[in-house]
Amino acid sequence: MARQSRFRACPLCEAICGLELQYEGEALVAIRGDAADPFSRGHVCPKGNAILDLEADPDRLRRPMRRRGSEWQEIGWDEAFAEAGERLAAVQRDHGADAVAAYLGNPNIHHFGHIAYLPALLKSLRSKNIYSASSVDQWPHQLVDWMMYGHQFLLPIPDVDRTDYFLMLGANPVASNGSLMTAPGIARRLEALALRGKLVVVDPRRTETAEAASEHLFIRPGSDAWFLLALLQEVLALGAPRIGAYAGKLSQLDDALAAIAAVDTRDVEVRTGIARATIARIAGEFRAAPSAVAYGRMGVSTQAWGTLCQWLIQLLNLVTGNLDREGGSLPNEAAIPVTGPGTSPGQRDRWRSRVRGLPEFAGELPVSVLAEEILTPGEGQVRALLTCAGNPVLSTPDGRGLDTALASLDFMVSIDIYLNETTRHADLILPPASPLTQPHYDVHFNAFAVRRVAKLSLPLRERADDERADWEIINGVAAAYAAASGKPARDLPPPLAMIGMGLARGGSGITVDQLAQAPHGLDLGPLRPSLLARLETASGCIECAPPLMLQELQRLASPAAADAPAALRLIGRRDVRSNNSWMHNAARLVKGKPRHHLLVHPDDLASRGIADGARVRVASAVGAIEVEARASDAVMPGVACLPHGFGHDRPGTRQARARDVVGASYNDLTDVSALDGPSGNAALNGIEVTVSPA
Ligand SMILES: Nc1nc2c(c(=O)[nH]1)N[C@H]1C(S)=C(S)[C@@H](COP(=O)(O)OP(=O)(O)OC[C@H]3O[C@@H](n4cnc5c(=O)[nH]c(N)nc54)[C@H](O)[C@@H]3O)O[C@H]1N2
Ligand SMILES: Nc1nc2c(c(=O)[nH]1)N[C@H]1C(S)=C(S)[C@@H](COP(=O)(O)OP(=O)(O)OC[C@H]3O[C@@H](n4cnc5c(=O)[nH]c(N)nc54)[C@H](O)[C@@H]3O)O[C@H]1N2
Ligand code: SF4
Ligand SMILES: [Mo]
Repeated sequence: MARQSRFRACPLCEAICGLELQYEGEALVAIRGDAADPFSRGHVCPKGNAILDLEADPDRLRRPMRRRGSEWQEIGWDEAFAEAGERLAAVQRDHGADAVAAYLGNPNIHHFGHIAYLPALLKSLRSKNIYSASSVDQWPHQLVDWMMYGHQFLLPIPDVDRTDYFLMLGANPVASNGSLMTAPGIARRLEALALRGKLVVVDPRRTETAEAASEHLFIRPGSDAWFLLALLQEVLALGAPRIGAYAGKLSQLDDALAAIAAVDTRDVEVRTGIARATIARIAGEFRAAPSAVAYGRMGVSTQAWGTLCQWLIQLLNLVTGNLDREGGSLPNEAAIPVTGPGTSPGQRDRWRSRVRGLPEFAGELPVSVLAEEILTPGEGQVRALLTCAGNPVLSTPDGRGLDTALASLDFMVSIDIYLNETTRHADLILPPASPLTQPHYDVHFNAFAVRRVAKLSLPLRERADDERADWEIINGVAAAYAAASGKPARDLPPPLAMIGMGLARGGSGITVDQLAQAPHGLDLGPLRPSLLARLETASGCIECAPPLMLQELQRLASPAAADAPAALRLIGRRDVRSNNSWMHNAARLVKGKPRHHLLVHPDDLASRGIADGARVRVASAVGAIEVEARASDAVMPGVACLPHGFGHDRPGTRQARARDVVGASYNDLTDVSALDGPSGNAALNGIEVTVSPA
């Protein structure tokens, strides 16, 4: 049978690669990178190919499921919507609005049917208990953007294709494919950069990205703020800040620089492991480069000083004249805007969590408080939960604790395609149809891309009668909840209409029809300076010295507590064949050697009497797991490195292959009280653990 190619954007990660999906009749038979996509130019990673496995996976849920005890039965969609709506409304009737919580996971942001439809449903719940994967990920970025530029998504992006000097902290895009820097085929882009200029990677592990870099610096986990402070001091010692381009647009830069100058960084080498002379050299190179950009991602965001690090990174780009400049860091002007009129700039501390009193950010509470909000009795206790495309039992701090808490809920409904570690606690699972059956526009990742691009993905096949799109499920639950709670119903129009409304709001002139005619996507050119013209702060200026950041500097300056002598600092690791916790049921991704072992420096293994390949017990203040340890001089002495998202051996799940993969969950070790203070983002990296023979 003749093969026919259909095209769409990959829905799996921030790189939004164009895919060419080959069909024989209605059967999907092969997937390749779309060579005609002007942005991804044929790039595809093993996960893109594993869509073949996802589509054919017998464990994937296809119809609504209702649990009675430990038994699951399939039910009809209308019955499922009605039950979800009634039970959520009933819990709120009996216990108040805050008794219903919601948790939204990472894939939400990859599905137009979630991102555009969930806000209305969540708003109608009127609960303070809204949570998402953002608070185990990029909250520090959003908070800094909101404080300095006035909007949580006014996010300067590294101009990777044009910069001459890239200082990268706590990111491994060669494995993760780029993040808050949508750059499909990043390896190729970094290779070109290393030939043209210089790529310096700062990471406690010599990662795949570090291997491709011009220079790699080991840094002690959690100490980046010290490195950045010393670096800024060295940069400023070389001459006045280059701020001519920002004249009249800077508020309180002198205050910020004075506070930074006042920090005593003489012991920076002890704290970071990086020599002062090296920092001075990097400062000179950064300042002298025709263009330069500093960028920090997961490794510097999900640690105790995440927001401080992100602020210092913005200031470094600013004082060297590289902010809002080609070759530096500058925001994208997206065809569907994520900033400006009709978007939510972000707010902080409009309410606090009931038990621990942590401030809200952007309408959400930190997910680190979810378990205690479920378990602590009293008015406002969470008794019901809606999860949508999330697996917080494996992906948020003290997953075991949350696992226990979920078992105590009165009602839980999950919009998800698998019966996994989290959804096994649900009373009802509502599984959406394949993304390949739904239109899609990647609102956020077009907006965080390193070029101005726009792409609409149209359905590649029809939905069967008993399949529902994500947006239909969310609309269905919203309508049933409105009916049961007596609130007004708001049935949102189908995705193409919503995408058209978004494009119209952007005013670029691009239409749905035009995008529909361009299945490989539109390239609208490189990034252009636009930040200064788009500031949304009350002053109309860049707020250089947010009070929260000056307070953090004070807190940082207090003497550091010494590590326990036997402790190692645990950091994460992403592999090109993983996707957080949820693609381990795909044969293509899990075949071959296991990828969930602990990496430890050979000296640290030897001093503990542990052989390479032995099983070890890894213990933190919160819990303990057993894993295989491997010696590796790619990790710094004093550091242990483990991927997250494993630990699929819990009872009651339905993911046969993932169950065989087993591994153990990093987040059985992480601590709900380890947070980045200003944002409440989880500090997942840099936690103290002991490693001993099992
Ligand atoms: N220790 C440690 N923990 C981490 C991290 C780390 O680096 N270290 N990283 C953190 C980060 S950056 C993130 S973003 C979070 C992720 O945290 P989560 O989003 O909670 O976890 P995921 O593993 O992405 O779970 C995705 C869920 O979505 C479901 N799903 C997949 N496709 C679809 C779909 O099309 N529709 C629906 N409805 N459901 C779908 C999957 O079955 C799965 O249940 O984890 C965080 N946790
Ligand atoms: N293959 C694959 N790709 C993914 C994902 C996946 O699970 N698998 N997840 C997706 C998601 S949700 C996200 S958010 C992105 C994340 O994208 P990235 O931020 O690039 O993710 P990581 O690979 O976790 O890189 C974090 C790096 O920080 C380092 N690190 C840890 N602690 C510290 C520290 O204290 N200081 C410094 N300087 N570095 C530190 C780690 O060694 C690691 O190399 O990736 C996305 N892409
Ligand atoms: S890099 Fe990301 S977007 Fe590209 S094919 Fe892989 S998973 Fe899909
Ligand atoms: Mo993430």
